[in-house]
Amino acid sequence: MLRCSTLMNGPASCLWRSAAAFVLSTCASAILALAAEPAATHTNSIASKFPCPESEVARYTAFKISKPIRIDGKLDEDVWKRAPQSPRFIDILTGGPVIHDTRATIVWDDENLYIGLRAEEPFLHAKFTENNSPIYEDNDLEVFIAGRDAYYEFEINGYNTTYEVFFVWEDAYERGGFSKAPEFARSKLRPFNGVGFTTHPRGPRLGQFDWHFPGKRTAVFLDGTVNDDKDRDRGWTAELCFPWKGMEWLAKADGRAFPPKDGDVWRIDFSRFNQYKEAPPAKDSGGWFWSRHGVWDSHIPECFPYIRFSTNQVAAP
Ligand SMILES: [Ca+2]
Ligand SMILES: [Ca+2]
Repeated sequence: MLRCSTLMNGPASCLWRSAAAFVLSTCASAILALAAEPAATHTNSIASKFPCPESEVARYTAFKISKPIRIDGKLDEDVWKRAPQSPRFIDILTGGPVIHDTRATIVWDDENLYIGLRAEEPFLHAKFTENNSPIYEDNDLEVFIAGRDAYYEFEINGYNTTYEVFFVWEDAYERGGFSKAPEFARSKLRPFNGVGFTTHPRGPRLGQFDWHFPGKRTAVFLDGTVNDDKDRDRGWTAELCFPWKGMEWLAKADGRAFPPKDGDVWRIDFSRFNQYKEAPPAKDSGGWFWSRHGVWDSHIPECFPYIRFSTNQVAAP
C-alpha cells in the first residue's frame, strides 16, 4: 500500500524503560504503586495508541523445513501443503469477510525465510514489468517484515515484478547506526509519515526507495489467463525466499538472531490490494489482510501478525 508521511516520542518499550529508570532512581513507593497497578491497564494504554486491537492481532507458528524449496511460483512442494496456512484474509478496515480467498504460509530453514501466498482471482490482471514500478497500482500481494527500528516493504504483481522499500524510524536513525551506513545515507532517503495513520506514536520514517533485499528470490504462478477477461481464472500464487543474512539491518536494533532461535517472534504482515472492489452493499476497501489494521495504512508494525519460529519440522505427512 502506498503510501505516504511523521512524528514523536519513542516506542512504547522505550518509554517504559525510561519510566522504569526514573522510578528506580527516585523512590520505592513509586515502584510499589507501579507494581500495584493492574498489568492490563498498561497493556490497554499501549494498545489504544494503535487502530488494531491487540487482542485481534494474528498469531502463527512457522516451522522449519529440511529440503530446499524450488522457487518457481508453484506451491507444490509437500511442505506448502503440510505447513499451517493463515486464515482467509479479511478487510483491512472492518475485519469483515471479503469476496476472494487469500492465504499465507511461512516456513524457514537456517538460510532462508520462505513465504507462500495464494490468491483466488477470477480475473487475473497485471501491467507493470519493471521492478520498483508502483506495484500498488496493480493487483498485488504484499509482505512487510519488521525489526524494532526498521521495516521492509515488499510488493509483487502477477508478472513477478516487485517493489521494495526499507523504512527506518527517524528516532532510531542516528542511535541505530543507520546514519553511518552508506546505503542509508540521508541523501538517499525520503521522509515518510504513513498513509492513513499519520499519528503513529513513533512519528516519521525515512524510506530508502532504492533498497533491494540481498539475495531474495521470487516467482509467481498464474493459474489462468492474464489480462483476458473472456474466461474465469483460478488465481495466482507467489513463492518468496528471503535469506536471513539479508535481515541484518532489521535484526540489528535488538540484537535478535537471524536465523531465529526456537521461539523467537518476528512481526510480519501479509496483505493483498486490488484495483477493484466488490459491489455494494459489500464494504470492500480493496485492501485485504491476514490481521486487520483498522485504518487505511499498511505501515503499522504494531498491527503485524506475531510470527513465532519453531525449530520443529513441518509435520510429516
Ligand atoms: Ca515451488
Ligand atoms: Ca483471464
